[in-house]
Amino acid sequence: MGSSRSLLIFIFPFLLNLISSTTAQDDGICTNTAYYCWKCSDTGMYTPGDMYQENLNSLLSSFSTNTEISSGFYNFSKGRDPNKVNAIALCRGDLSQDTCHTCLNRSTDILLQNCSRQREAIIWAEPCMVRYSNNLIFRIEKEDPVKCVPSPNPAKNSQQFELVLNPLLSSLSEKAASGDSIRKFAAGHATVPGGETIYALVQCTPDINQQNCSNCLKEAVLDVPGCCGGMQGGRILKPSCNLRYEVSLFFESTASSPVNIPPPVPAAPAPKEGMAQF
Ligand SMILES: *[C@@H]1O[C@H](CO)[C@@H](O)[C@H](O)[C@H]1NC(C)=O
Ligand SMILES: *[C@@H]1O[C@H](CO)[C@@H](O)[C@H](O)[C@H]1NC(C)=O
Ligand SMILES: *[C@@H]1O[C@H](CO)[C@@H](O)[C@H](O)[C@H]1NC(C)=O
Ligand SMILES: CC(=O)N[C@H]1CO[C@H](CO)[C@@H](O)[C@@H]1O
Repeated sequence: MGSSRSLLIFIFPFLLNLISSTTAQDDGICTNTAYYCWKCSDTGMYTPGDMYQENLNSLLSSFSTNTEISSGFYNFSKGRDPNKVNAIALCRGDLSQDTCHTCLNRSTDILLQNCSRQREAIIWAEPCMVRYSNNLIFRIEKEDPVKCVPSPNPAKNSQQFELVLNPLLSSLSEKAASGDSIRKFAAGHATVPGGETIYALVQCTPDINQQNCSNCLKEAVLDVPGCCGGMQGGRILKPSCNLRYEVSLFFESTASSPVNIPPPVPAAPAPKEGMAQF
């Protein structure tokens, strides 16, 4: 009896977290480890064998075979209305062309199989993203669908963690937004005093402007507490931008630079060791 009550007290914060993360706007299906997540839109269908499918297949396979683009950003159209397909692919800014192509090839195959009739769909893989539509998508900021993927382990001290995470993400967002029209990407790390080092990466599709990128990332950062509050990592995935942070290095170390976090205003004295914190 007593032990089940203390168990409940112990798991209660985690239950709350679970509830808040399921009430946050969140769409899409993921594979087991969320290496791939995707969403098929219901804006219209094509028929197997029709012109739209032909355009779509040839457009998507042109990404992973293109050797002219080295930035990891692809924005192409194929065909004429009403069968015109627009597509965007974006690889993580730290990846080589080979790794990028491998990801685009695999992601595209999964997308074509799992959204086999939809005229519009998106897939986020850990290293890349692919989306297509019969509607205009270039230079337009799009924030939905959104997929949120929390990492499984809780932060050692979630208050301290957030005091570093928030300025880290804001600083990287500003840096990414100020990028040019072929690259809007930033990655870096900062250490929680007496705790974890947080590695973070933020990125926009570079076709959107600075204002739109900054806006998209701001919204993504606002989604973090509902998605992944209290956790050591998470991903917020949108069509126009995405962010990820973890306490281990998950991107090429050469892409990372230390980010200075202004020291927080001194808080109330920390509670004594061993005191309950509920
Ligand atoms: C992916 O690569 C395989 C093997 O090279 C190829 O058969 C397939 O058509 C490619 N898929 C796409 C969508 O490019
Ligand atoms: C693709 O993106 C590049 C760089 O952002 C831009 O110059 C070009 O106009 C875009 N193409 C289309 C079809 O929007
Ligand atoms: C994108 O930025 C332009 C100004 O540069 C603004 O007019 C537009 O509303 C923004 N789009 C979104 C979706 O915020
Ligand atoms: C949910 C679903 O339909 N998943 C399928 C997506 O496509 C892969 C093949 O690439 C299948 O193995 C999955 O079952």
